[in-house]
Parts: sequence; structure tokens; C-alpha cells
Amino acid sequence: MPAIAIIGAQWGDEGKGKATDVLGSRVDYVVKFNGGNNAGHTVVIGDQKYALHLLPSGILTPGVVPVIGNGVVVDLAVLFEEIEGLEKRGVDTSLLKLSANAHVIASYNRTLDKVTERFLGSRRLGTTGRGIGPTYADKMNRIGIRVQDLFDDTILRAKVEGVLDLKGQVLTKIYNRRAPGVDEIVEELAAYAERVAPYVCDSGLLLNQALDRGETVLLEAGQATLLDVDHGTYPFVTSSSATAGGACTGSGIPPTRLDRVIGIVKAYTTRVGEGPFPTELDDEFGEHLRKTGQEYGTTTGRPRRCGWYDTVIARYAARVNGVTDFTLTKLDVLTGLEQVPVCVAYDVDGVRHDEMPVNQSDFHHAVPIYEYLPGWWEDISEARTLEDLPANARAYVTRVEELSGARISAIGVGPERDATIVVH
Ligand code: 2SA
Ligand code: GDP
Ligand code: MG
Repeated sequence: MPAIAIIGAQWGDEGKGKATDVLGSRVDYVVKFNGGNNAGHTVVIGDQKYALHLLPSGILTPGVVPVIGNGVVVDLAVLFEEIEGLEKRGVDTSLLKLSANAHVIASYNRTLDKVTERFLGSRRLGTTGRGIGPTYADKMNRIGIRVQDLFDDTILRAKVEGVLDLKGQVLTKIYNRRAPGVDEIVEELAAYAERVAPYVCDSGLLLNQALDRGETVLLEAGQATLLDVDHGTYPFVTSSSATAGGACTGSGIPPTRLDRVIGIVKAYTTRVGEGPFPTELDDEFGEHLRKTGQEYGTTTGRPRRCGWYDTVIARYAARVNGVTDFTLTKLDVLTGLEQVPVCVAYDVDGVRHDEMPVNQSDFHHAVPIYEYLPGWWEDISEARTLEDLPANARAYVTRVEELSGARISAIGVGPERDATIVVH
């Protein structure tokens, strides 16, 4: 399987980091193709826990080439902090490659992200405050600064002048903030040129040549389908393409070379930040899922909103991404419930919706229609085959698979690398 995409099928934090790491030993390249240090992917190896933000999770597998693709927005300070942090823990980061076309996050965009959220007040999106949205806005507005610009002083200065002409005014006149000077920003960015140079490459060329040689490339999404700027619950989304299409545009690998799309779904649902969430629980069950599943933001530490599994969302994600296989994660977290509700459709003003409603406002007040499946009490964290699971847990997996639009080929029963049931 030469090119495989791993995508989040809900609102993120489904366990993409672990899934990427598990496949790591069988692939040659792991590519991050969207987002930036808003992402938080957790990988547990033995007694070591790693929280990765900007670096692809494949960096933890010796010999794998980690690639930051053109679709990523890069905070250079965070990049080097992360590299240094991993090196200190004995992880070799020397194989890292960074696309010359990736955009960089400058300090004025971090400021703008935070002040915009404050300005929006109750209409805020609940961003991570890392400057992600404003940096993608610059990219689309064609005033962004790319990694390759760091190596040409004249171009860098001209671009910084251009962007500050506009953003300086926004900062001072709209937000009443100090606008940074051109020299200050040029210095801030150029300071990284020498350090970043050894990593910079044409990542599209690199990856296509690897595929030509028959090597395997794994594309690891940040965020998820319902946070995708086109297919998510807009405007409560991130600003990048987190779906399988984004894996192509964000890496330079054409759609015809993508062989497999693995959708990661959690056995329940979580969301961080604002926005609609039909199966959200504001009761003791929500609290139970948060506590048992340790549902707190990997990047910001924010408590995640929790709710039951939603098959309308899973079917939508299967369709949007062309999911070939699902990995169902955190099944162990559902242990100990009398009944496990699964959302099969929505009721919107008395009308049943089996698919995502066309209008966002319908989705905002969609009432889940549940099917109630019997729970189980046995500890399943040591299960390694389907047969090791209690009958009710197996029945839960079977029913979820029937309703989700693609086969379930792996099941997570714990955070550790080996706590996985491989079905296919
Ligand atoms: P942004 O900062 O512009 O991307 O925020 C826009 C929305 O996207 C959501 N978002 C996320 N949702 C889940 N997980 C994310 N990564 C971290 C994690 C989040 C954290 O792994 O836990 O630590 O808080 C992530 N990144 C962005 C965000 O909540 C907004 O709703
Ligand atoms: P990502 O953003 O999709 O990579 O997910 P996060 O790392 O933000 O959140 C997933 C969390 O669940 C992490 O703390 C993982 O270590 C943990 N995790 C992943 N798979 C499983 C699983 O099957 N069971 C349990 N209990 N935890 C898991
Ligand atoms: Mg995460």
C-alpha cells in the first residue's frame, strides 16, 4: 500500500497519533499535510508519553522520514522547541524534511488570533490561539510568507512590508494594539533561516519519487473532518483542509496515488472549542467519559466536550474522505456502562435525517435518535483479538460498523502501542 492517509472522522483527538505510530514501523515516510501547532497528537511508547504538535508522529519510529508538507503552517520557534525537546529524550530528528512552500506563522498572526477571539466575545470560535486562522487567511489572500522566503532578504523584506501595510492597520485601528515594525518581523523570521535550511526541500518531488520507488508514504491529518474548512461545521472549524483531499493538496501527492484512507473514530465523540455537537452530554455521563477517557486538550489543556458515538457523522466522514477502513479507538473507555447509546439519525423539527442536514442551523438543533446497546463490565484492555472481547463489546463494534459506512479494521483498547485489536 504505497500511499495511505490517516484522517480524523469526528472533531479531532480520535487517536490519530497512536494510529500513525502503530503503522510507523511499516512505512518509509510520514507526512503532516495540514494545520500547525494547534494539533496535539499523543503517542505512548512503554512508559514514555510524547505530545507532538508540529512534527508528524512518524518521527518516533527510527528510520522513518518525517515530512512537514506545503499545506502546513509553521511556527518556527515551536518547531525548534519541539525538535530540541525530542532530541533531549533521545529521538533522532535529523531525517526531518520541510516543504519550501509551507507558510510561516509570524508573531502578528498569533496576536491577531488571540485579539480576534477576545473581540468576538460570545461569538468566539474557541481557537487554540496559535495564529493558525490568520496565517491561512494570509495564504489565501496572497500576502503570506513561505519558508523559502526566509532565504532571500529582499523578498522577505518586501513581503513583510506588504503584509504589515495591511495588518498593521488592522492591529492599531481595529484592535488598538501596537503594530510591529518591518525590521522587527524580518529579524524574527530571518533568525531561523540558517537553522531551518538543512530541512528544506521540494516535498512534493521527494514524496512522488519515493512512491515511484515503491516506498510507502503515510499522510497524517491534523484536526478532523468536521473541523475541515470546507466540510466541517463552518464557521466553527479550523482553517485548513483536514480531509483526504487535503492530504493531496497539502503534500503534492496526486489523488490517483492515494491507495487507502483510514478514518479514525473514537467509540464516543469529543469536541474542543465552540460549535454544534448533537450528541453532547451535559450530565454525569459526559463527566464520566471525560474523566475515564482523559479528555483534555493535548495542546491547550482545555476540557473536551464529550458525547455518544454519532453514526450520521461517521457516514458523512466515510463519504467525504472515501474511507476504506475505520480504526475505532478508546473502546476501553466505554467499559462499565449499563447501556451504550449510539446515535443513528437526527430529529430536526419532527423530520428524521439519516444524513447531515444541508443547513447548519438544522444541525445546531438536531436531536439525536438513539439506539441503546447493552454494556459490558469486563476489563478489555488486554484484548488482542475480537474473540477476547466480551459479547456485548463485540456486538457494539458490529453495530457501529454496520452504521458507519466502512469496515472497522482495527480497535483501540488502550493508549499503548500494542493495545490494539487488528481485525483485517
Ligand atoms: P484553530 O486554533 O484556529 O485551529 O481553532 C479552530 C477550531 O479547531 C479546533 N481545533 C482542535 N480540536 C481538537 N483538537 C485539536 N488539537 C488539540 C488537541 C486542541 C487543544 O489535540 O487536544 O489542545 O485544545 C484542535 N486544534 C484546533 C479548535 O478547538 C477550534 O474549535
Ligand atoms: P489525536 O489528536 O487524534 O492524535 O488524538 P490525541 O492524542 O489528542 O487524543 C487521543 C488520546 O487518547 C491520547 O491521549 C491517546 O494516548 C489516547 N488513546 C489513543 N487510543 C486510545 C485507546 O484505544 N484507548 C485509550 N484509553 N486511550 C487511547
Ligand atoms: Mg489531538
